[in-house]
Amino acid sequence: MTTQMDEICINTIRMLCVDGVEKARSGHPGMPMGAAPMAYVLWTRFLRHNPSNPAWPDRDRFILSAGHGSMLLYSLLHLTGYDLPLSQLQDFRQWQSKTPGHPEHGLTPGVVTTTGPLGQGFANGVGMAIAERFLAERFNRNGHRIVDHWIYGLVSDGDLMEGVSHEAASLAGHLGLGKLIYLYDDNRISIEGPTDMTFTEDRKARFEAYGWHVQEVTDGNDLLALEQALAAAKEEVHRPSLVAVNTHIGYGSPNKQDVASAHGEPLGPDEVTLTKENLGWPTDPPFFIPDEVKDHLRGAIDKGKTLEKEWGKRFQDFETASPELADTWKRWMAGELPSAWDKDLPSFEPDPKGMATRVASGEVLNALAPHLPNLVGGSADLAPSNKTLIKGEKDFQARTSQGRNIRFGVREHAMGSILNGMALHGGLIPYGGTFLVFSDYMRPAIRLAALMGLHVIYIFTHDSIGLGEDGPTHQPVEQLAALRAIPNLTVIRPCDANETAEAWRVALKTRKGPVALVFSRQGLPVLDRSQLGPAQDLSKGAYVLRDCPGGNPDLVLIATGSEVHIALEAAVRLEKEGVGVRLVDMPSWEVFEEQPKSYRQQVLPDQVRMRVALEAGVEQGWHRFVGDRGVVVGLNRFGASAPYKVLYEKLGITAEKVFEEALARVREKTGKH
Ligand SMILES: Cc1ncc(C[n+]2csc(CCOP(=O)(O)OP(=O)(O)O)c2C)c(N)n1
Repeated sequence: MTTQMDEICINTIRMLCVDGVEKARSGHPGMPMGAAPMAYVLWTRFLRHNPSNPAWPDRDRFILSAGHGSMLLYSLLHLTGYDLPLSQLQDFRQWQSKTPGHPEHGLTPGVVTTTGPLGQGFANGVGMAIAERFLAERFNRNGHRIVDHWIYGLVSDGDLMEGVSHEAASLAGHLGLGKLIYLYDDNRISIEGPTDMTFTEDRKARFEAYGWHVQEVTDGNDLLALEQALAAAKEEVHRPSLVAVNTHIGYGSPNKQDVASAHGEPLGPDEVTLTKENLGWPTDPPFFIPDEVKDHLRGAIDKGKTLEKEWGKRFQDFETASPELADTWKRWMAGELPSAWDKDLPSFEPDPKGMATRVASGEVLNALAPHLPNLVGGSADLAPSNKTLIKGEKDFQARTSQGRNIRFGVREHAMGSILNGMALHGGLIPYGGTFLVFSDYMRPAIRLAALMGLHVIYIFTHDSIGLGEDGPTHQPVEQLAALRAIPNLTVIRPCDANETAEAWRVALKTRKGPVALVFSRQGLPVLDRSQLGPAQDLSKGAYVLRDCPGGNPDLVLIATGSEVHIALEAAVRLEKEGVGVRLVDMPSWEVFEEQPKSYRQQVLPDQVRMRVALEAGVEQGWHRFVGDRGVVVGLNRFGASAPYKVLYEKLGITAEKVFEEALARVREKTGKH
């Protein structure tokens, strides 16, 4: 049954969205107009949240995966009493407003994730549901329930078309994530027109096949049916739920309902008037909120306070019963590392034969794991290669949700978005592994992790032509440059086992954004540090690994990762030729650039213009460090299939090549031959 109050509230939401888009002359009014009833039912009858504290850890999460309908979320946040004044809704899409074109986590109170790229929010929710279940398993002991919330989302046709949602839905069904409930706004319209041009499979059957609990609401304005469906979805604890709701894009607009132009354009002043008249709404003023609507929806404020207070009491009881566990919970939720978390970080003896940095990473991860029980993750079906498995720990599965090893399956993109959801949920430090070349498959999620500033760790192995026989499809050449192009992503490519340990230390301490750890497949010498710069200096991004006597070089060599030992060999040979060489090991551009200018100049003195960089990847970007007159020994082509030593030789990533290039520069400068 729909009361008059319900109807006025729903129309208020619709018209705020219409007016916001109209004033901005940009945005998407259609989806919110059709989806307002389901959003209203969810937010007033189900969602347990506290507008006065958007960070309450046990709140239900609401994800607007179809982020283009952002005015819907902003209206709900304003109306239910979040710190988002009406002036912000009137400032929709404007410079420095809290109501950007698509919802942005960290900017607007109550926005739990950044959405807009379709499908991402869908997959984020799966990560949040994984985190909820893992934490519930860990902390809800002896009858205490301090972790007990639902993940709701509103998803659209576009979300369900995107591949990432297919991957994530498949995994969510497999894992039986019963706390995940998505409302599907089935309005059969996308930008180019009716979805039957492209999207005709039986969506409900698809989700049933994934193992979801699927329901349909045939009339998106039927509040009772919506309420019953959501109640049934909550009852189903062993399967995620999809409620497909039949709606009309642009509902209420006489000329734009069910028409694609309602999707992404303002209705236009005349149509706004007609729509308001049609829905019995005052045509003036815009952004009109009846007092009774305010009173009714702001009820969420007191309700939210009560809910959090009740939880607070439950938490107190829990804390009294298990003070240590409560302490751990607080620390995890605050994202703090325990004291001495790195005390067992291994160090490795010098060894010319050495070990692959991926192998060292596996050892480091396993040494850290006992001290960091909230370090949770896995690989996209490459755990044996990526060395991501935590030994002696269970898999995270439907029946073993205390397991820390997540099997993501061959689903890199969803893995990236799920890691984001886990980080957004709070409490966990998520990590995920694949081959570096397949970072391309998860790039949209990496970009969003960087945009949101999430503490996510990527383990990218098989980092160059050094992977050998698998050939050019598997050999990354442009991926390092591509990752370095993402703002706020820290990329670290350590050169040996000891730097690998230091790289993990940095990755765990860097909380401002994601960190990509890049490891070799092939063995690399463990450098003898008694004669060289200390591996701990990795924390500065770049450092002098080996200097010329007197520390006043003619030439600087710069290298990263598996090429450092090659550059070292070249440096020794150059020195024999009487060239004063400094070798700079630069595992991370980003970390180096955060150092004070004085340090950076100390490592790369301005006056030394003869510089040669070595990396088994494209040149792009390296001239920033070697300058216009510098040389980059890299790979501006794809690799090839052959044993890796042959490839290094044939493609010219050798000490000989570096030696020759460097010597040529020196001779050019001195005029000596
Ligand atoms: C990954 C991605 N590709 C393309 C877009 C651009 N885009 C925004 S909305 C949209 C159409 C979506 O249609 P639907 O999800 O049905 O939304 P509705 O028409 O119901 O508002 C597209 C293609 C996007 N936001 N994300």
